[in-house]
Order: sequence, then structure tokens, then C-alpha cells
Amino acid sequence: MTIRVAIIGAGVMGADHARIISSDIPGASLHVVCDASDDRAHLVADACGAIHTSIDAVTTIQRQDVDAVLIASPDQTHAELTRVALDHGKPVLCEKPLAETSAACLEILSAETAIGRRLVQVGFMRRFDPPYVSMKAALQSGEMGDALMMHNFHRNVEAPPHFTGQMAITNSAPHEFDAARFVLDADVTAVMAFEPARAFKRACKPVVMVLETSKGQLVTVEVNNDAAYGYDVRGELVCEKGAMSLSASTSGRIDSELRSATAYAADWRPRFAEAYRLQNKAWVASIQNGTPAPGAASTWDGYCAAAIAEAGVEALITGAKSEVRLIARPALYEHLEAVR
Ligand code: ISE
Repeated sequence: MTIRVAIIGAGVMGADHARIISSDIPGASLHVVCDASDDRAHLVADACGAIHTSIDAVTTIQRQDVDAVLIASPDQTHAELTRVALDHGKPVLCEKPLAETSAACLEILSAETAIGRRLVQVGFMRRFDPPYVSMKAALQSGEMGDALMMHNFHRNVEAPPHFTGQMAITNSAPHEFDAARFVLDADVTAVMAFEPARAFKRACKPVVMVLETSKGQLVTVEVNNDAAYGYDVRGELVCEKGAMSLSASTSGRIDSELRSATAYAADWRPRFAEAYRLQNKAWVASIQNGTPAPGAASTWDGYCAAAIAEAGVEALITGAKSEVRLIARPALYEHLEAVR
């Protein structure tokens, strides 16, 4: 059965998802592109062959001819639109963050547990990124022994105007919070957060965090959204008998004129293109099969990322270690993870 997908939001992420759904996902059709801007909705719909456009997200989700919803609208709309999809029994892939607070994530969790089946997938696409999947598989194989630490770097070329260290924690770092939970199969129990006293004239300060996990491990996270040189995401797993680094952090190496240079992408889309494709493919397959996509992020994972971010902001403000406070995990979200 072909899944008729509506995409809410025709900005950078919505346009990329529209391209993927319309050209890379057999079994799905891009049925509606919705955006507050009619022009932007038409631009993406025309480029990707969508049948309909809309400027109203709620009525789009309610349409009888829409089977599933992909939310890529501004962050502050995610929680409400996910609730609308749940209220109408529509499977939904919500770009991160699921909601801007852990409390708002809990409202979604309550609605979904009341329905009694998982309809929400959260857009932590690194769970489908082959280097991260390989890192998780290598840990699960036992060949390196148990994990002791994980080190993460997340660098953007230039932060949007008015971007702050706290936003680095709430907007960018949730990818590392979720990736660490995914690879280590552990919860994050506490956060310490630091930013350098020194600041460059134009840049928003980087943030360095140290996370403690429920398995007694340490996870370091550097987020530098004004790295200037390129989009660069790195990760290293340190185990009892060995270590493993992510294998694809750049676009390639250029050798010329007695020099060797590394080519970096300008933003995350080239680096994670395959991850988004695999994520969206798994989401559509999960709808066709009626079962959650193995390894995909659920409402529970979206809630955990929000709670960790809140602890991170608290730690940055207070300068002290902040505990991550979570409710008990409902049975609906027991481990369904599988390494693909
Ligand atoms: C951005 O907010 C994202 O969500 C992207 O996936 C990430 O790669 C980027 O670094 C973040 O700033």
C-alpha cells in the first residue's frame, strides 16, 4: 500500500524530506506540502511533484487522503502538531526536538500511551547513520570489551544570529545525547557543562559537557556552532580492550600542489544524507508493517533528550553537576532496539 505523506514545513529540512520522500522512498507518495508561506509550499511541491499544497497544518493533518505526517516546521510547533496527529491516529515522524520542554514531551507520551500503540517517531537520524550503526554493532559484538567513555564533537560552520551556548545545548547537542544513549544503550543520569571564559569577537561560545550514564560511563560532548572551517561531527568509543571512531566525518581529501586538504560539507545535509534516507525509509516501512521501526527514536527518546538538555542548561547556569530527572519508562517504550 502506498503511504500518502503530508510534510508540514517547507524550509530547509522540510524541502530535504520532501525530496527524499518523493524520490528515494518506494511505497510512499508526497501528497501534501504545507507551509505558512503559500509560495514556499508551492516551490517545494512543484520541485518534488506533490499533488496538493496548504497553508494550514491542522487541516492538512486531518485530511482523509493523508496517511502519515512528517513535521519539519519550526521547533515551537512540533508538540502541538504531533498531538494533532495522535488525536487523528496518524503516524508521525517529528523532526527533533519533539517538544521544547520535557513537560511538553510528557504530554505527548501520555497521549500516545493512552492510545496504546507507538505512532510517533522522532527525527534523531544518526541512529540510521552507517558509522554510528557500525559503532553500536562493534560494541554489541564484544570484540572491544565494555564501553568506558564516548567522546563527541559537533561543529557547525557558523551559528545563526543570536545563537547562544544554551541553544547549543537545547538545539544541537540533543543529537549527541541521543547518539550516546543509542550506542551505549544506557541512560544519562547527570550533566556537567562548561563554556570557555574566552570568546572570539563574533562567535557564540562553544559548550563542553560531561555526561554520566546509568552504566557508570563518561560521555564528553563539545558543541561548537562557530567552528568556521566546516561541518564536522566526530565520535569515538573507548572500551576496555579497544576504541573505535566514526569513519565518515568529512566529504573527502584533496591532494594537490604538495598539500593534502580535507573537504568538509557546509552543513549537515551532505554528511547525513544517507541517514535521513534510511530513517525515512524505515519510517514508511514501519507504517506499512504496523510496527515501530527497529532502533528508531520514540517519544520516550525525545523526552529523554529534552530532560538531558534541561539538566545541561541548569549545569551551565549553576556551574554544578545537574541530575537528569526522568519518570519511570512506560512499558510501551520497552527496548525495541535492534542493530540493522
Ligand atoms: C541542527 O539543529 C540539526 O538538527 C542538525 O541535524 C545538526 O547536524 C546541526 O548541527 C544542528 O545545528
